[in-house]
Amino acid sequence: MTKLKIAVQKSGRLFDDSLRMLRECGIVINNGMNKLKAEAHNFPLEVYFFRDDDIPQYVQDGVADIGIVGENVLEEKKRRVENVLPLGFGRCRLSLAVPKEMDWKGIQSINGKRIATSYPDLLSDFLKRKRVRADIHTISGSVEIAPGIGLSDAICDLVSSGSTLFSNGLKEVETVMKSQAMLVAGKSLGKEKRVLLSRLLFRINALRQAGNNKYILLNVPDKKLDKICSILPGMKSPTILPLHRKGWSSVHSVVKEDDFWEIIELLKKNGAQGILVVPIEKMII
Ligand code: PRT
Ligand code: ZN
Repeated sequence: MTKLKIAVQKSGRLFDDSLRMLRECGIVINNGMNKLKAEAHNFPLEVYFFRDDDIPQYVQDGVADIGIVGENVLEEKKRRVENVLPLGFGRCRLSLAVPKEMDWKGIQSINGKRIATSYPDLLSDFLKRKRVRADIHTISGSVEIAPGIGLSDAICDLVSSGSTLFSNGLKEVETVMKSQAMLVAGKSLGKEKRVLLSRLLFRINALRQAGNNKYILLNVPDKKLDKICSILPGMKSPTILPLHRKGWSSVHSVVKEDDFWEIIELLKKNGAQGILVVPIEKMII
């Protein structure tokens, strides 16, 4: 039987979210400690655990069919893989940071300075675009200590909360790129593997839709039903059930997370009561 081979990070910041996403897609994996490979029970999937830096190459070479890796790594490595779907986790940005006492007057302030980074290609492209010249020092880890030990004047590193920069006396001055985890695929997947990938994508999209939407229940006086239904479009249209109390109905619908508070305000203004909001686990449109 054909199996789809997926590469995920062996340990690190993408490991938990990658496995959680597969689990929420109903894919159960027996992951023994320090294993290179695990089988899914109930989906034709083999999971390979690699260092994140190696994943683009392994997907390009067909060692794995698909993989989950940060866009920062993808853009730095520039391997020939297909970006299939941004996954919404592992969010961070690659930024330039300088000692907090440095007088920053814009990107020209970096001219002629030494910058330590693990992302030399992305940084060099960025500096070219900005038409500044600087000395790039490539180091593989603990980039944030480079200015403190006199190795560089600035750094270019990943930032999420900013607390690492802060505790090393640095300030973020420019964003080089924004990043999140990406599902990638090899360019020459066979037909059967493409079918398996689309089954997996169907499940991931159902999860993502669910995350962006909430199920909402509310009680409405019947004379306000038309108005309330015009506020709440739902998937096709809202469901209306009569309450035991005469003249009232219960309305059920789905609302987008982004519009959520605005809609609640409108509903209240138009006489809705007892509003309940419930998370949705999966959503198939
Ligand atoms: O062993 P392996 O090579 O697989 O792991 P790794 O050490 O290279 O990577 P890892 O686990 O640190 O990160 C994997 C991926 O997670 C990255 O390629 C990014 O796509 C994503 N990601 C998201 C981050 C961060 N947020 C992040 N904050 N990767 C690293 N960091 C580091 C950053 O380098 C800095 O040291 O966290 C520190 C800053 O965090 P804050 O919260 O203090 O700003
Ligand atoms: Zn790495």
